[in-house]
Amino acid sequence: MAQRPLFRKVLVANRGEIALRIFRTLRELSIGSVAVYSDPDRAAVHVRYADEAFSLGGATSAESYLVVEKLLAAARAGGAEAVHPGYGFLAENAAFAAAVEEAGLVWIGPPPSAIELMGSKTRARRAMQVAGVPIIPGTTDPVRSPEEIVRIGEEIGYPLLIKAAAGGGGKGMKTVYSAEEAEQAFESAQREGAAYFADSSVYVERYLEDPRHVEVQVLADGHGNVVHLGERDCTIQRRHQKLVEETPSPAVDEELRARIGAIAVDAARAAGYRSAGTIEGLLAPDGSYYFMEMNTRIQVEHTVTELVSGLDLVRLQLLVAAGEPLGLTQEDVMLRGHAIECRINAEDPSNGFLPTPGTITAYREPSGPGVRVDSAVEAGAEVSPLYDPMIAKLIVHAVDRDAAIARMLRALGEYRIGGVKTLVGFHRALLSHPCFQAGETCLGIVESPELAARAEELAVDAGAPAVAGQRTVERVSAVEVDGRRVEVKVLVPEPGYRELARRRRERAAAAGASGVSDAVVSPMQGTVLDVKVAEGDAIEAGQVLCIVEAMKMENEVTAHRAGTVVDLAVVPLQPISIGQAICTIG
Ligand code: MV4
Repeated sequence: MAQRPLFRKVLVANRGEIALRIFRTLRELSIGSVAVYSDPDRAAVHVRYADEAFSLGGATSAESYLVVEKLLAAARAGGAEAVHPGYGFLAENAAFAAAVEEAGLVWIGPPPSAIELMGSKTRARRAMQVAGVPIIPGTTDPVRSPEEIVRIGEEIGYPLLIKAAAGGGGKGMKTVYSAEEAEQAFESAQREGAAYFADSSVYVERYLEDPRHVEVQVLADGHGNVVHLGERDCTIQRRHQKLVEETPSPAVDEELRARIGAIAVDAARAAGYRSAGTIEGLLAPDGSYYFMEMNTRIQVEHTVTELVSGLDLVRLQLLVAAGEPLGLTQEDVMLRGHAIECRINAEDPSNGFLPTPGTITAYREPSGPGVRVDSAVEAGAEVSPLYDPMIAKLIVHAVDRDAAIARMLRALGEYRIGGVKTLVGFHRALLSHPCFQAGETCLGIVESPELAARAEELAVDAGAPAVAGQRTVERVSAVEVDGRRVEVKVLVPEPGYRELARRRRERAAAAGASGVSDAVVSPMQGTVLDVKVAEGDAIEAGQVLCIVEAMKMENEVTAHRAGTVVDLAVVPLQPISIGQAICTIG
């Protein structure tokens, strides 16, 4: 009990549910917590939970959590000894990890060299090949011409998949089904690599059909101990965004678990890894397993592993960052029961999974046996268009897969979220679908209009607002401290008259954007990934016009009515701002 804490104080360079998740472990370990926040996050739950909080204001709000100097200044001001990056933002930025260490702080994560190695997909593939870790057949060096791709096609057969060397997570992937397609796919993959990662290098893999995404959680300390905590099945995805994760995988038995666990441990050792990490792999229908990439961070879906292992992964990250041994051998790892996580995103499945920012007017979380909710929202909270639309994770644990599905459906039925559309109805539809219940890959089901329609039916109406929005506004007041006059900025609830004025302004702006014309405008700031129509095309209502990427999410922009595409004003890979014209439907 009275043991000395691992650290006195830790800064979490993140927001939302993961910041809160880390603060909770810090509190259990009697470690002080330091939050940082952007201007729109001033009233956020993570800010109020921490012992102290520092503003990152100043820079564009969307980028506040990426400003290394401000984060280090907050760590200094708060007297933090260590920095936990969470996931996203700077979590896999080797330069940030190195800057933290150079500032004399402890980085709660892997060595910068391991982050860098895994950031280059070709370097990582080479290192894995040398270590005897199975990689997807293909090249371990960038390919420089379409002719090279054709040669590989002749050697290992089609289809092939071109991937960005600096990529990951599916961005910039292009399939090649025959020699004729090589040139166009090569050029387009290069273009996307350059646009997203400022690196046009691409490499080639054999394209595996209908694989499962099966990843293995590993833990490594600085004393040569590496263990795995079993797998997570993340096959249910949409546009490379995971939606449901579970463990154990319905496709992995004891023998396969031992085999892929050993592969993951070998991979972590070869990377010189320390901390919690994930080996992402593909499991082919014939049972072969291949390394795909390594995620050098705590992941969104770490929760399901925590439930079946009984371990606190954030505590173990802190422990090994403090230089302690894991204190855990492979034989000590006991995996019990079945856990499932559903990502509760503020998105509309009937509208191409487009984010639905706005005010959460009513909010009640499920609870009861075997239910865990990791969230950082409450009634009155704003879902900002600036950030990832994931507002919560609902995780359940039960004795087996069927019991876990039943428990998840029960918990989803208890969830009440008012004011914004969410994926609650979608998950109820998916988990009651025979394909999911049979443990299949559900290819094509996730995005089907049938499932979207069923999701709409199953979405729970949370009813009237429970509380008014709790926006805050700044008010400058003068106070005296020890007889000295100082001006302080006080954050007070937005007065009623200001709220009314703001609502009127917002309504007017929305009316102006949709207007009476048939202009289609971008619903968000981002990058045009792909344009699916051409000038003069006859289109149907609901047809996809283009894909706009923002916050690492791909969003479909669809036609609101049937007609003809005129004044098409976008090309692939151009930046686009909110409200900017895409085309007109004539
Ligand atoms: C693949 C693949 C097939 N063959 N690579 C990469 C990023 C990740 N989000 C999915 N990725 C894939 N890489 C080769 N060589 C298929 C996918 C894939 C996928 C894999 C498993 C389960 C669902 C998937 C959905 C889309 C793409």
